[in-house]
Amino acid sequence: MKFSHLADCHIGGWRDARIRKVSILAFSRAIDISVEKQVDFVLISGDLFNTSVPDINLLKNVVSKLKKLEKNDIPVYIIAGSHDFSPSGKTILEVLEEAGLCTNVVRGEVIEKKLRLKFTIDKKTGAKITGMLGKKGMLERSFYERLDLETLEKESGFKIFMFHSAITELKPKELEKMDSSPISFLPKGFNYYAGGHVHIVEKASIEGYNSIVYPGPTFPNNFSELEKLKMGSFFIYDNGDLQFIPLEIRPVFAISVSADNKTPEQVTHEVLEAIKGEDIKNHIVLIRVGGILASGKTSDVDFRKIFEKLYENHVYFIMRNTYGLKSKEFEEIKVSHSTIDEIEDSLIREHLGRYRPDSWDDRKEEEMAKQLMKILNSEKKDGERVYDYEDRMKEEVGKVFEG
Ligand SMILES: [Mn+2]
Repeated sequence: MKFSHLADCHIGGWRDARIRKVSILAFSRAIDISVEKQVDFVLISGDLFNTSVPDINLLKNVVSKLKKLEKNDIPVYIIAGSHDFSPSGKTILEVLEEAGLCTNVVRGEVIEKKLRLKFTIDKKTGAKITGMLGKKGMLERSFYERLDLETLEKESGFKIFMFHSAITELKPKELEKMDSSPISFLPKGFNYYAGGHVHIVEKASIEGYNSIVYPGPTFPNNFSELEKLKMGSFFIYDNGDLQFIPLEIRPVFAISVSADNKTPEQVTHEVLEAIKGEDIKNHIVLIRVGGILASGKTSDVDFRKIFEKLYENHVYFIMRNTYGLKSKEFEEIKVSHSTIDEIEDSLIREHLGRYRPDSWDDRKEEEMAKQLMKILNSEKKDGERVYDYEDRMKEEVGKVFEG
């Protein structure tokens, strides 16, 4: 038994074309390596795409890689993640599945109010695969609460459970605020727990649960992740052995400078010193500047000069992060959350209970708000007519209220 375990590819997740390209190359490499190493099948534990309906060009890239797997007789088993999940049920994953390029293993039925999942059996190896989709803000919790664990645990054979959620027992400190569920939500005794959603590299065992694995994203999805992880990764399971496969497309060079008690000129100088003599050709360069300047404005830090110097050194891409940079001349701005998801979550929570039907509680309102935000965030598609767009929006919003 040999399989690849990928998660959180977030294809289309970067706004800038250059860095977006790196993220696609990383995913492509993961597939190429899987084919070279002749794995029996590939698992993708959610968030293959960054949105439920991705851009055509990105889709084309992914389809061509999935096609390569198909030609090599390597099936792909997938679950929807919090990003490629869509409340209306319309996601591109369904199209890919219809085309025979992947199999969504989240299948089941409700029997006496219990959710009974079915196994998808891999033909070549006999592996039995099932799993649970992920939704935004851990809204999949209600599914887990109704999950019929007993039937899953009784099943014999080599079993894999795919999931896209944070496990409380395994949550790293810096993600403390992230919604999570206890490991006891998952069925015991499976041979492999293929995780996604938490962008960390982790393999752990907790009593009753062996091989709980988070492979990390195939490419980091934001500045902090690039700083921390430096590159994407995945795992290959080979008869009980777990191989970590790094995906380094462009090396990362990270600089972090504290501005505390310094002038903007000193900060500029310190950043320039940090790159002096370094071989940073073709690197992704990250510059983080935080702290409180002794004098001057934050905009006095000469990033133009820094960028010029870096491009002279033929770096591939530069990103700066000055969220933590303050000056004494200005009021401190409250920025306590780093990701868009976290900001959205805290804003929704802050405003809960202001206006809602009597039959809703906080949880229901939160769920509705998130689903509506997700739908209303969708733009008119290429070639879509205005009234078709309006109809689509009305239909999707209507569905949320019906459900
Ligand atoms: Mn993710």
